[in-house]
Amino acid sequence: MVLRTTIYILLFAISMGLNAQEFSKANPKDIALFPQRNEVRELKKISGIWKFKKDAEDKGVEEQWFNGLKDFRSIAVPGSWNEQFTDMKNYRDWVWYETTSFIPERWKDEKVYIRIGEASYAAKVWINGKTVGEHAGGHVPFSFNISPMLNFGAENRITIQVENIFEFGRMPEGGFSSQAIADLDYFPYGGINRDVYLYTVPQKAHIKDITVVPSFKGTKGLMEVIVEQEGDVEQGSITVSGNGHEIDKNIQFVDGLAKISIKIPDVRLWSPEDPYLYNVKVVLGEKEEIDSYSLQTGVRTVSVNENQILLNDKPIFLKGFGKQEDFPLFGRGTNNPVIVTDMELMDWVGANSFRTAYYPFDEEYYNLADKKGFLVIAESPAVGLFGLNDTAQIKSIEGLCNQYMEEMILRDKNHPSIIMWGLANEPMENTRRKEGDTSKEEAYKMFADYMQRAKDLDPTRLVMYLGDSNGPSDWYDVADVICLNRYEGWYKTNGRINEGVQNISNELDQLHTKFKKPCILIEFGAAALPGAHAINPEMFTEDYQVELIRAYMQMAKHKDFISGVMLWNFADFKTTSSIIRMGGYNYKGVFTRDRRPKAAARYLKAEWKSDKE
Ligand code: GCB
Repeated sequence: MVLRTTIYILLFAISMGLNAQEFSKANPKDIALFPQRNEVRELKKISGIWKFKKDAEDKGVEEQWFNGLKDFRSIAVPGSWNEQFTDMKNYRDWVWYETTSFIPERWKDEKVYIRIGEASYAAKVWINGKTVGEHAGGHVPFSFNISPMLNFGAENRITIQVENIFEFGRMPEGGFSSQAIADLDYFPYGGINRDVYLYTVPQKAHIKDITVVPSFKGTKGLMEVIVEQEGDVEQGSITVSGNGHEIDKNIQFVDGLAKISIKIPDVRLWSPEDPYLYNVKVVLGEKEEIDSYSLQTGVRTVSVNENQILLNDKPIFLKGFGKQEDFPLFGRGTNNPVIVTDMELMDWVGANSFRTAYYPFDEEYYNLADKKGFLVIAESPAVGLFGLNDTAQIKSIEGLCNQYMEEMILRDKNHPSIIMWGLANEPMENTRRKEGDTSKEEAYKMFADYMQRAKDLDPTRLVMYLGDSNGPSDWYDVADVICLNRYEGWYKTNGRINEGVQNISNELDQLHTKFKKPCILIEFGAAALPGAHAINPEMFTEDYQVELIRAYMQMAKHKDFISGVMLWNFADFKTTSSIIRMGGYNYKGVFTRDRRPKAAARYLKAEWKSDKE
């Protein structure tokens, strides 16, 4: 009897153990290097059409959907579910994705990873029904070692559970309004919006991270390179090639880290006029090549003085746009023709820069910007920090702000096109404080620490946040550049462009006198319904949009401390429904959502191209 009970207890414990859903957290270090294929590494893209199933009642785990989805429909990966399914436009809950992939026998001797380009806004992963790991936060990739769960020389099932719930204390934060489906002015697309890859790295040891910090003096360039490995190989080498030179250096690892300074003769600097890229190849191992990884990067510096932003010690002026990842049919899903077209259109209009509002974009944007010479302000998802008004919330938001900022810097640090990190959009302190409430001071401290942390992680770039007119202006203290979004002539002083522009002009003068930092007009614009015209410009016409942009740009020309004008927005984009968003779109685009030019695009082209000539 005792024996039988013990056996039952044991069997029960084993079955509980088998069903236990334990997920390890994604290690940010695993996303530092984009997977690549070479002599020692394999790479396979597994995006395509996957199985998909909604789980509004959150019963999938209990019913073990990770053992195979039944009654599924098909979905494209990458792509947002909101655009692909008419019955899921506003769906903000759990869903399941599944695909299979053949894993060759020869991968048995390697470490196999899965890299999910992003899943908005949180995900859990199973392989062949076994738990793998989880990640919170959209817009950045996450990666796991899946070797222990794989069947080699066989098909393997990959299951990903994704949810898109916005609430207090999350990032981006939600739950402020019971009316809107999100409290953001962009559509909260859900799904796996970027490519998914399987890749291998050598078992023995592999290159985990490479950081290249460039600088120069006269014609002499310098790259400080830091290589981190997983494993304990002692020797390796680095080869920097470009501009007719090839520099080879041996490296020595201590506790998995190697640091070296590499001098580059006749350095060819990276700039918008000459976006020159060097190749940096790192090899692990002395006689035998255990692992290798190549990346392309440029030599350039970024700094500021009281009035200007300097690239390679020369002033630059940003002419560009705030952009979204948004397009009909696939929502936020990556689509390379859109990336290429957008940069062609930015070239056509004479722009030299863009800002990734309000989250890190797909890596291809930065790869292409590096090659084409665009200057990028890369932004973290810390949009709408409205809830900085109680201690518990500040604490949880601080954790998320730091996590996303660190993941962004880790992934994107070697792109010469990125000159500045955008760390928050419209952060607000508590304006409804009761006596004795210290949340204002706590909010500022959290914010200042967060900005400083980014500077410590990457001292080679500038940091900024986007300051709303209702936000605390003294927080500019902790930014390198004062970045304003202003909608005078639109939300304020509506219809009265000149009066509105005069207000901003006065505000800018005051801010500059106080902070002595360069300023960027980082968001301004007016909605224009494509094809709407009026002889006397009326709001919502293309003519009014042109007049407003003209007035802001003329004002900016007369202030030597303005280092850039970035229009809101490059293209019309989908947002949540509201009485100021006709048909659920923000029409402040200079191009339509399908990339046709409005009158403002031709106005900008005339202005910006003539500047160049
Ligand atoms: C802003 C916000 C942006 C909006 C824009 C607008 O200040 O930063 O999210 O889309 O205004 O068009 O209202």
